[in-house]
Amino acid sequence: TRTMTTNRGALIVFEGCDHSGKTTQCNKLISSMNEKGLSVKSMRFPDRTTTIGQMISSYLGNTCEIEDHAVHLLFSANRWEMSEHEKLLQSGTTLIVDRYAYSGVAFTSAKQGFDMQWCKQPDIGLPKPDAVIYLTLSPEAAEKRGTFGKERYEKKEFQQKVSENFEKLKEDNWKVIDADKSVDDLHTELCDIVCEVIDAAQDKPLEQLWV
Ligand code: Z5A
Repeated sequence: TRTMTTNRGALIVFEGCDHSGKTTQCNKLISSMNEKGLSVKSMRFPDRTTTIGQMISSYLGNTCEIEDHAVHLLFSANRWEMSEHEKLLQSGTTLIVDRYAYSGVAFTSAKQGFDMQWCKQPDIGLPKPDAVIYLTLSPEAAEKRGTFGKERYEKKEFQQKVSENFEKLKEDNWKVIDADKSVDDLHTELCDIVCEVIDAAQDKPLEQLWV
């Protein structure tokens, strides 16, 4: 008998520090996987195209202020509003996602007075990634890739706290990858990992995050 879980797509999340190359690598993966004829789609969080996403974008761009708890819930709501994409996974499409709930927790809990458990709460029950590919880069190597931008969280001390928080969020579905290599070398390494994850996910049920 066929079940809903046969040949589903994989949910693959990229996390990492500023300038680690998440966006560059996600884009390259989508192109090369599509060339191979695999059904793969990209997503990114925050998704700035929705009404909630536009509020987040204004907040990050410092054109408006939103209370810290409230903005945390908006980042989470922005993931929930995309959670119907679970249907794509079930129908065999792999999703490559640039940032997810781990960023939500790592960034908010870098602020004063935020407890990690509180931060996780609103994202509990989202689709759980089959793999979290965590790209690491030393601050020195990151600096060589350009200066921080002008957005709200792009400051050295804050980013340092965020990295420490990511360390606390690691689970067994995480793969830590040294991103201090050329775009092409990193891409080759990531292609192999992504193919393995897609194979392994095919007949496993999709789980729920932090349940
Ligand atoms: N945030 C949050 O608070 N809560 C949440 O729930 C979520 C997010 C989901 C916006 O995210 C902010 O929202 C972010 C977290 C917070 N704040 N910060 N910081 P975003 O995803 O829109 O923006 P970002 O993550 O800061 O984007 P980023 O700068 O795109 O980083 P990246 O994707 O890791 O890097 P990149 O764009 O691919 O590359 C950066 C530069 O390095 C670029 O010039 C490349 O050409 C270069 N590069 C890339 N790879 C290499 C290699 N291998 N060698 C040399 N140079 C390279």
